[in-house]
Amino acid sequence: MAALAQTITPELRLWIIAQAEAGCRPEDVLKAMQASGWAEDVAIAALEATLTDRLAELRPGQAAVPDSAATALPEPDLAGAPSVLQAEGHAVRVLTTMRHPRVVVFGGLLSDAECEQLMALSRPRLERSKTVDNATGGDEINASRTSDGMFFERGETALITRIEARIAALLRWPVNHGEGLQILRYRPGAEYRPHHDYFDPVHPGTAKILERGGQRLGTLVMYLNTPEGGGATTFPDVGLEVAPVRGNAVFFSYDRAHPSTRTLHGGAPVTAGEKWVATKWLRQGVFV
Ligand code: PD2
Ligand code: ZN
Repeated sequence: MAALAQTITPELRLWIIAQAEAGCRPEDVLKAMQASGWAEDVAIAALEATLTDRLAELRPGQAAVPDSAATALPEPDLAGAPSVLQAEGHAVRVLTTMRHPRVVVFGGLLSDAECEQLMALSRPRLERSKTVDNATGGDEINASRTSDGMFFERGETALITRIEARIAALLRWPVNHGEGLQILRYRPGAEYRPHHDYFDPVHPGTAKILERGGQRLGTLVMYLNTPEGGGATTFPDVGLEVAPVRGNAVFFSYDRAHPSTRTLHGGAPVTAGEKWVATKWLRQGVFV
């Protein structure tokens, strides 16, 4: 590949750092590099290498943020294109699969009773949802996320333990690499604007977040009810919309913390009734 002959000159390195420090989004820097003739994969590698080195320079003594593709990812066993998977004795239907982004839609992952119980257990503990504050790695209230939410501890109840074991078997990823289950309730008009679930290495708060189990590699959004209107999970890069249906779930994974994974996704506004979901995020290492 001729493109691989492109190298990161000192001038290019300085230019990339200047763009990042001026607040340019990595995807815009990538676009500019592509416009000047860089092949996408080579430009991504150059960007990642430069920004990771820069972070290491700015934080001497701390490990650099992992920059390359993850060697292993959560992934259901879809060899032979099965229409049903067995997970801890529970039959889960495979409804839709997509390669890039890696998306799998499951049917019947949770029973109606499990959905009801999760809603009832979480309802008294719901608070206005927060998002990660990129500067500090802490939480902040954010207008782009107008839901209410809460987190269960991993293994908090027998119900949660059973669901977590089922997810681990389905996605072939250890229970202790999962964050605690998050419950979200969207009221009419509430939405979750498109975002990525990985932690962007360019943000200063990311190093602190990564101390608790490394990067996120995958997301499983489980629908606890069927809203009367709206509330699809959308993937704007590829024009995919997943309808929220009680008991079903959408899984997607990302092998690097980069928009080229095409995992930009959002929760479309709920137009009637409420929407309830449970989200399980899967980390690279043990989440503590
Ligand atoms: O509720 C959703 O559909 C949704 C959309 C985007 C949930 C999440 N992200 C999430 O929990 O990360
Ligand atoms: Zn998300």
